[in-house]
Amino acid sequence: MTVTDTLVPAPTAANGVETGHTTAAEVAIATLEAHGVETVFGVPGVHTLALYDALVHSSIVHVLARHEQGAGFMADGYARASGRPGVAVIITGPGITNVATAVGEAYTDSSPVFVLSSNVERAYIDDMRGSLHDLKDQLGVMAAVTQWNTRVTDPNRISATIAEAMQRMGSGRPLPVHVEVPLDVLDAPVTATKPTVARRPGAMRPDPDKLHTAAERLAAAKRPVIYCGGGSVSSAAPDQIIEIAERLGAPVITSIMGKGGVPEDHPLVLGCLWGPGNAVDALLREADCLLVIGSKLGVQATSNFQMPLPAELIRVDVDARELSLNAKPSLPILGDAALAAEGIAALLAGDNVRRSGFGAERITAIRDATRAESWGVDRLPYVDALRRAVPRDGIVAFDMTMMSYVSCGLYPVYEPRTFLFPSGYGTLGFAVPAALGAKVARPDTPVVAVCGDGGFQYTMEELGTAVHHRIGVPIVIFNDSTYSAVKDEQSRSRGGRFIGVDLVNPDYVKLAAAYGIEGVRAESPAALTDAITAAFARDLPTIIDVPIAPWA
Ligand SMILES: Cc1ncc(C[n+]2csc(CCOP(=O)(O)OP(=O)(O)O)c2C)c(N)n1
Ligand SMILES: [Mg+2]
Repeated sequence: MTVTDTLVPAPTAANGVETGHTTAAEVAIATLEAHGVETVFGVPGVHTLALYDALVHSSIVHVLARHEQGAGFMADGYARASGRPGVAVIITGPGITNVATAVGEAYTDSSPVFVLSSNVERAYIDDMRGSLHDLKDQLGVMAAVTQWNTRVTDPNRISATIAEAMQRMGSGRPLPVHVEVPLDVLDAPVTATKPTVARRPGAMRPDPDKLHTAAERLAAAKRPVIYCGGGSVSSAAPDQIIEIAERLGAPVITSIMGKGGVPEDHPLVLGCLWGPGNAVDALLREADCLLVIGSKLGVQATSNFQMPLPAELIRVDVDARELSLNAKPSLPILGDAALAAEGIAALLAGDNVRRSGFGAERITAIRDATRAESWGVDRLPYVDALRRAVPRDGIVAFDMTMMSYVSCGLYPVYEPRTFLFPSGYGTLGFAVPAALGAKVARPDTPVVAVCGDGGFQYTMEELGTAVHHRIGVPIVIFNDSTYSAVKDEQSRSRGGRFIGVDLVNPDYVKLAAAYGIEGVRAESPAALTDAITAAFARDLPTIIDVPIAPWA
């Protein structure tokens, strides 16, 4: 670990008046400030009062969530939309178990969420002696959903520990961290009042020899294909990837997490349309070289490893484990996706490149045919209506709803960090708070939340946060009074024996009225486009209820 002291001013004595000393909590908040943290999401409790007291005089804005899961998703949305750490300040016990679900999502989807929490006093931790908010093994809970998870027991180590967490989160694949500070440590005096600041680690440079080999093999291939995963979004180099594709005439496929890694309206981009047996699958079977950028080629993305992979499999990944996970590369390149793409693009700049045998016309034909036959294409008018309303750089946070699954294939994404989806953990209730976090991170960018009626009810309490902080996000609810994703499966594989899938919904337009915000019912795709466009002009959330027929 490289951490350096900088000349960041020590926290003022203002908060130390009552304690008569500078507390560890004050240094903790000053350390977040020194790392450029501008916003934290959370819900206070007596176990985080010291941290909140320190926030009073801090430059950091506190966004008051209505539930810790909401705070976690907001931090995640903030991180996904901006690439900067999303920070949640959380109380011990129930706060931690509430936030753990959201952090689980950040973990599976490689999002840099930082949880700063408390715990009971050092003397009582894990012993269940009857303290308020006792949790038997808080670090154990968070170990399951973080890359690094630690307790501060020495008040003078608080700043160095936060700095280390920041640095770990900024190195390699972005993954969540958790720093827990016991109650008595938070209020303890510190002598080390100057915040420690982690040196920003540079992006991991790929081995230049390997980039040469990659460029040679790609140039020599008859039918090279490029596959973009989440790494091509978190370390984005859309122009360079497109340059590689254009030099080679190679089609580009993405995973769900890779949406935004390349603009989906480029003629060579097939997008996220691969499926077993479809035309993109047939194309991939013909490939003699596949360049995979930042994907673990996971179970979901490959439909249980049915995706055809050529023997010449060049993989670029910043995570040494994921580099060879699931499929052994013929050429592994450990390093940053953007640097690798830049390097390979530059090496292909000469004219010794053989053009791909696929041809641009065939690629276009494959894309059009696959879209036309795509699952859920009958919902395309709504997906198109959404795309029409959202500008090129606009962000959509999708929930776990049928319309999102259709959108994975059919909603074209043009820029990195504009498609947010709970892909790995698949948590219902992600969209609304993630959209709020994204809008806080990028206030000048239009942001929309898209959910089903079921998913909306998981985190609808965060409407309170949106109204309170005047976060102008349209919330689209595709309302079929059903858990359609589950009902559809019961229909297909359980003989139509339906159980636990039909919902009773409140009137969402009236719910909007109860919050004093606009609520509209959009009865057609055109009405949806209009409603979203009008909602963008408001600095408060808008509920857009879209009645649709259930799938099954
Ligand atoms: C936390 C959580 N619990 C349960 C599920 C299982 N699940 C996946 S989709 C779904 C139904 C969602 O319903 P809705 O939001 O109305 O969308 P629809 O499927 O109707 O389009 C359920 C219950 C889940 N993904 N996450
Ligand atoms: Mg539904």
